[in-house]
Amino acid sequence: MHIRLLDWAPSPFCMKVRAILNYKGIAFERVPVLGPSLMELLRRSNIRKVPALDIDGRLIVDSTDIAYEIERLFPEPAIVPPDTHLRGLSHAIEDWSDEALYFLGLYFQWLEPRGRPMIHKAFGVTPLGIGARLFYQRRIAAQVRGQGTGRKSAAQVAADLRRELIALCAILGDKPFLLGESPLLCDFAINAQLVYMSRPPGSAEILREFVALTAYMERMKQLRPHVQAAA
Ligand SMILES: N[C@@H](CCC(=O)N[C@@H](CS)C(=O)NCC(=O)O)C(=O)O
Repeated sequence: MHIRLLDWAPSPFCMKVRAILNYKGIAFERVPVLGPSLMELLRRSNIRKVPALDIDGRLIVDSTDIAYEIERLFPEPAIVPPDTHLRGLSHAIEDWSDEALYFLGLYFQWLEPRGRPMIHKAFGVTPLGIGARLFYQRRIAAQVRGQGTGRKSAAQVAADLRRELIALCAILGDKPFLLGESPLLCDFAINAQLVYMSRPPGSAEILREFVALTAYMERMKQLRPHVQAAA
């Protein structure tokens, strides 16, 4: 099986998929989307977002769809639990992570002035990089304003982030992972957003107030790849 990930290194959704592939011990090729493969993505997908995973010529776009397909093809170690209650909780936390926490991350990365220098660095100074940066700066600012976070004051957004992280600590409690002894899909989603937020100075300094989350992120970092049985 040949697996290629159309990838943008700083994207939390790409991080989530890379971490799942690594945890399951699945070999894959990383293809940076900012380059010739951008045309491939635009041609092959109407969604036109990364991550996009090509499995033997079949393209799957959206980190959640990708995660379920990976789970189907490589069930060990399981990240979607058989227990329906746990599965429901994991899905709700994953969706909260992808659809709510993400906008706070975007705010601190793209709108808060201290995050912006990192954007310049991530896109680089090639004509394609500069063009893509200007395009996405406008698009993401409009998305974050449209969603509402971008219309709030800096103090309100900081308070929102603290409330989310307090909730996360309450869910985690003293367990190693959000819903128990082993990492589930929700952990890969949440940890990717936390890593994303640990980079821009504004969100990083709030995140550092939550030592339980720092320890949790370290546990996620220490996960070792499963050895897949030979096909
Ligand atoms: N719900 C999607 C979100 C993916 C997403 O928003 N990716 C961003 C990069 S972080 C992207 O490709 N943005 C390009 C665009 O919006 O055109 C997922 O879970 O994969």
